[in-house]
Amino acid sequence: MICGRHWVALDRPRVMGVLNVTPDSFFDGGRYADPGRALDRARRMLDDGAAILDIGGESTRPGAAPTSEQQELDRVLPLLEALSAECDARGVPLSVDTRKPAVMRAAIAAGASMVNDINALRAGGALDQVARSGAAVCLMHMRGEPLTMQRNAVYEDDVVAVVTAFLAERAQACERAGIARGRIAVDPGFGFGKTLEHNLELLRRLPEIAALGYPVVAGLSRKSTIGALTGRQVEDRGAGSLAAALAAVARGASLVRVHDVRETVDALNVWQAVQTGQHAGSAGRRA
Ligand code: HH2
Repeated sequence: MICGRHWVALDRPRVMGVLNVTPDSFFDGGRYADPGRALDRARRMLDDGAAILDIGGESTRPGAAPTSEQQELDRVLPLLEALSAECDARGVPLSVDTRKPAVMRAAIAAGASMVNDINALRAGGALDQVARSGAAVCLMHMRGEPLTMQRNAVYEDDVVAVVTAFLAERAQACERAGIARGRIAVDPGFGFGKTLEHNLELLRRLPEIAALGYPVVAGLSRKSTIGALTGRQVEDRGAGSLAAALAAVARGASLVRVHDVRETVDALNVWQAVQTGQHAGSAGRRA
């Protein structure tokens, strides 16, 4: 996949490491407010084999209130600037998790080469910001807005058909705006205006979304779906999240967006070796 000046080989499933510099993200909120800690965490994820680092400055968990543009800029830009040269040297693209065009523009200028948008570039000017840069985009499906989305998680039609049609339409809009196909990934948006049943159905039928022909990103890490299936609190959802990541790659996901990079890279290395009969022995860190 083309991410600006970077190329992410998706010949095998890869890990996108999540780093939220927010006070209120559902798992890592408040942990990385200190710039030094955020930087350490990012470096750890690079060492552990993340193929992309996804930096977020706004929590979009169910019930989250929107963050102002300035707040989001103040949170993500210093980290992107601090990491840009290091990530370039390691060949790992930085992604910015935002739905605001002004944040996209500033983040790209600060070194991001991917935009991960839970709103699938629907905000006015967003398509243009990505199109005029060389950045990649992850288009995610969301029903409603984070503040209220779990109140109206109703689909008149088959949820998989609705999500697939939405992602196809948004990918076509990107291509029409001049974003090359090789820069586009799609994501069903687990937990974004969806019940447990919807999330399971989307995961089970992920091959239908993969059939669109764009790399699929799957983000289930530590989400309430894992909590509902295991009865565990967010801190104890690591094992359940690994199972979900494997279930996703087994159904065609090319990238898994996770908080636990090291464990997921290990799981994918084992899975990949079983799938292909090939492995990199003790040197095989990167997934
Ligand atoms: N999930 C979250 C945020 N961004 N982006 C994509 N592409 N896919 C996802 O599933 C996804 C996403 C929510 O998780 P997190 O960032 O950990 O929490 P918060 O929104 O509370 O910061």
